[in-house]
Amino acid sequence: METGLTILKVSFFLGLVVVVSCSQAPAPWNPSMGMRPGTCDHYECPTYKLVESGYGYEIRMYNSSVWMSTDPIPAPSMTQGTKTGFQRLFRYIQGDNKSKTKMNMTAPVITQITPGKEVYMYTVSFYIPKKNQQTPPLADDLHVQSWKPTYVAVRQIGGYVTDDLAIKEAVALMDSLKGTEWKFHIEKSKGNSPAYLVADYNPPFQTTARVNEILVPVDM
Ligand SMILES: *[C@@H]1O[C@H](CO)[C@@H](O)[C@H](O)[C@H]1NC(C)=O
Ligand SMILES: *[C@@H]1O[C@H](CO)[C@@H](O)[C@H](O)[C@H]1NC(C)=O
Ligand SMILES: CC(=O)N[C@H]1CO[C@H](CO)[C@@H](O)[C@@H]1O
Repeated sequence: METGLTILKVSFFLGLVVVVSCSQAPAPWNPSMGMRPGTCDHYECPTYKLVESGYGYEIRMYNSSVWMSTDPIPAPSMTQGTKTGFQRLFRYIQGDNKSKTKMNMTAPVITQITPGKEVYMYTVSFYIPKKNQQTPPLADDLHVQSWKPTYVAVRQIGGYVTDDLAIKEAVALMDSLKGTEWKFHIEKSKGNSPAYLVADYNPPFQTTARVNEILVPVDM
């Protein structure tokens, strides 16, 4: 994951939590959510090993994986940025690519947030199915990211993730890691405001039983 994640840095973001409104508190941790999202029964998902399941967090070891990513999309909100990126990636898997290759939908779709001059930028990524990973179909406006095997700290949340909620849940994730070796490793390599990603397991038009995850990579 290292190659991809060096460009995924949104480090200052967690620092912003003190200035955002408190209208949407992080959801209380629901231990029953700490399982492989049901979407992965129907769609191919990247494989991982559950390393540790703690109160409010999971540590996973993801296998190496290949992703197709949009360029950073300027948008007024993460919901909007993710929707725009998802629409492009959906055309991509329907064959809008240089080899006209069709692929099945996979999960999750991952959004990375980076600050821009006026608005935030959202890079949206699609997990390439295993059978296409050797030679992913290319497209002019998309780029391939190859992630090495990596440890990731994870917190699951339901519903739609707003920018505001994502920040709060990322902070809650870091709080839940207090005193663990994982937090030590995250802070050793990334400082107090690590990068994080938002993973959506459901398409934007699915309104119920939604599963999302906040991911913070851990360098071991
Ligand atoms: C990683 O991938 C290999 C090969 O596809 C597979 O055998 C192994 O079970 C995977 N590991 C995990 C943790 O999913
Ligand atoms: C999509 O998945 C189905 C069921 O696993 C498989 O039979 C089919 O070949 C896949 N289609 C593509 C385009 O990969
Ligand atoms: C963006 C991009 O490269 N799109 C291409 C995907 O494949 C179709 C079909 O070959 C091309 O027409 C597009 O230009």
